[in-house]
Amino acid sequence: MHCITQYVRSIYQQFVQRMAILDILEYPDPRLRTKAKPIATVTDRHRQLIDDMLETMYDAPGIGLAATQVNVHEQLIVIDVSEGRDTPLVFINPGISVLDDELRAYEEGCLSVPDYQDTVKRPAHVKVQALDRNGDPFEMQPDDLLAVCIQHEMDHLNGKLFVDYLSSLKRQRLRTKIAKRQRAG
Ligand code: K1U
Ligand code: ZN
Repeated sequence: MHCITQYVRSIYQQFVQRMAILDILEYPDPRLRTKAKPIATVTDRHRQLIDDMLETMYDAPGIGLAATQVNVHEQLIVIDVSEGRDTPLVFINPGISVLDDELRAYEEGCLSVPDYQDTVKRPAHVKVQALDRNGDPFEMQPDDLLAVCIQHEMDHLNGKLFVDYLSSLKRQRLRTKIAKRQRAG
C-alpha cells in the first residue's frame, strides 16, 4: 500500500472514526453457505459495516470481501482492485447480467480459503447494477480483475465458493490439506 495512503487512513481512523477488523469465516464453515438477504434501506449500521469490511479487507490483505464472509447475511460487497489500494467500491444488492458467451480463466484466491489458489473460468463481459453506500443506484461494465472479483463476491452472497467450480478430486485434496493443518494446530 502507498505509504501516504496508509498514513492518511490511520490518522482518519484514530481521530475521526473507529473501525474494526472483523473475523473472516473459513471453509468449510457451513455459515459460508447462507444466502444473503437484500437490504431494504441503507442505514448508518450498514455504512459502519462497510467501513469495518473495508478495514478488514485492507488488513487481510484482499481485493474484495462479501458480508457473508464476516457472518453478516445481507447483500453487501466491498472491493478495491486499484494499485494504490485507494479506490474502494461498494455494491449493495448487486445484480448481474452476462453480455456474451466469452469466458476468461483467472487464478483466484479467497480470504475464506487461505493459502489456496486455483483457476476458474467466468464470463468475461458482464453488466452490474447495485446501490452505493448512500442507497443510490448505479450501473457499470467492469473489465478484467474487477469483473472476476465482482462475480467471486456475488457467489459468496449466494453461499457459493470458488472451490465449488473445481473437480471433486481437487476439492478432496483441499479438504485433506485443511484437515492436516487443523490436526497440526
Ligand atoms: O472474496 C475474497 O475472499 C477476497 C479475494 C477476492 C478475489 C481474489 C482473486 C480473484 C477473485 C477474487 C481475495 O482478495 S484473495 C487475496 C488476493 O487476491 C490479493 C491479496 C492482496 C493483493 C492482491 C491480491
Ligand atoms: Zn472469496
